[in-house]
Amino acid sequence: IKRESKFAEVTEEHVKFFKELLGSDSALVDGVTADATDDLAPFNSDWMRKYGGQTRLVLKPENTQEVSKILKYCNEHKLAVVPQGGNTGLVGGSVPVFDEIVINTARMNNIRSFDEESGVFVADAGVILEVADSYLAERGYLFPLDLGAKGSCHIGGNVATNAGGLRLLRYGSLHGNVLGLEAVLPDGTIVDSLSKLRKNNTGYDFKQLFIGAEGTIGIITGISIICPPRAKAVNVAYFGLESFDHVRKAFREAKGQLSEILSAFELMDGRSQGLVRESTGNKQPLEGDHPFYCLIETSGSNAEHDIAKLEAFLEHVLGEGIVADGVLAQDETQIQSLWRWREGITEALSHLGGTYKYDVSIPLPELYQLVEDCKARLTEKGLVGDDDSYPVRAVVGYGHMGDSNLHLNVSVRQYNKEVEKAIEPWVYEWIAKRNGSISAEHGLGVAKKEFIGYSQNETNVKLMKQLKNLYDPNGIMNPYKYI
Ligand code: FAD
Ligand code: 2HG
Ligand code: ZN
Repeated sequence: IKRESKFAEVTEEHVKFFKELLGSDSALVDGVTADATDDLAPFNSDWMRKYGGQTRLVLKPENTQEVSKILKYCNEHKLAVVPQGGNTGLVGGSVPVFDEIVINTARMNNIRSFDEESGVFVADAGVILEVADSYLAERGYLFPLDLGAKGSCHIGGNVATNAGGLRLLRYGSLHGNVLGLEAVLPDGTIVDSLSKLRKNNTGYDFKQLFIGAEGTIGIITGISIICPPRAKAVNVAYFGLESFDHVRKAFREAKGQLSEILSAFELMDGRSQGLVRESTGNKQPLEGDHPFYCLIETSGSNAEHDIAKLEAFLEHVLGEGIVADGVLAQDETQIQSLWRWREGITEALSHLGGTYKYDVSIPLPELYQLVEDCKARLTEKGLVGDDDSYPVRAVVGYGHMGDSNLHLNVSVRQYNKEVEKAIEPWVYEWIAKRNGSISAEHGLGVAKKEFIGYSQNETNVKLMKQLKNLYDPNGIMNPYKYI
């Protein structure tokens, strides 16, 4: 792709405007003005170091008014922009492709209000997810989203990607939990839709348009979200299983026997756990190797009841040979350390080189077949092997089994066109044949831009373009991405 000539280049005059508006500290410049010293590299490169651009200007507004003034100016001057939160996105959506101005929400980090009766939490988009959750924990509540990047991702970024995470199974998606949004359109209009109401049927629900839009329509500046009470009793069990069919059986049993207290059912294959062991040096929770592992979490209001249910469940799945081995965390520290075997996979893979990531929804019966088929395909093409002469190091599968969401990760020594061509578009065809989705939770960004047609029909893509043109007629919002 080529830089679009309709966009202006950042000049000293533009920089002067932004510095006057935000102050020198909040307008980080590199190479446009003589006083340039700031290192913009972290804003130009994504978490995987796979995607990136060459912005020379990063803006860090502190409030909604400033965002409005920035966007209005950019729109009038045809300056393209990229909204950026914690920059933990995995599809290249949060970084410029060329020289788009980065608008980072790090300084918009105020918690605006919390109602201890309703559980409604209202905060700026740049609040870090873990900060929000700790604030809520002190008040007996829980942020209804949790994911491995919680220490750096922003709640605005979470909403913009419609992140799913580890407990969607229990608490539902952001499309349901977000009650209201405040957002700024490219022309500077502030959309105040920051409702605190659970129910509100008064016409189009504008906030839904921004949830999962990946910064292509406007910038989210505030969110209002309904938070559940923090469970008094949380238990985590970790199992080794002999086959994927056994995992499916365990899932059915967990739903049946743990029903209302089940808060996570996560899948990890043997290879993914081996990689976490190698990267952390920690001893695996169970003796011996199993081809599959799963992590089950329960969250309830009465510890005694939950333990009784869990024990009956454990006895059943062990007795029936559904699971081969298992361990139940005895305290908070053990809960955290079991979770790390699941949450730490992405990080463990990141130490190996590059990773081709496929975040897909597939009907459960065939969920893991994709990993097997992908491995077979890469083996047949002579691309996988243990020594350095093979480009592919590992093909692993893990994910949110409870939501039919698989993460297929192909770990390579270096990003490699031959490997990419062997996987794409084959993988998308495989998914489309099963009426799955090519992105369950990470979004499309630049990584999946060309492939939207595998999950959305022509009419839907056309409607998306119409909406995009209506709200962003100059196309300045996150260009070169999926739309
Ligand atoms: P960024 O990466 O900064 O941005 C993501 C996208 O949203 C970009 O397109 C950006 O332009 C846009 N955007 C950001 N802020 C705004 C805003 N205020 N207004 C409008 N647009 C905006 N995702 C899951 O769904 N589930 C997981 O379990 C999960 N686990 C992860 C674990 C790790 C270790 C990592 C690195 C990532 C994981 N992710 C997961 C990916 C991911 O989408 C998130 O980490 C998170 O939702 C991104 O938030 P962020 O603030 O970092 O957004
Ligand atoms: C997870 O569930 C995240 O751990 C990241 O969504 C998945 O790295 C990935 O592919
Ligand atoms: Zn995930």
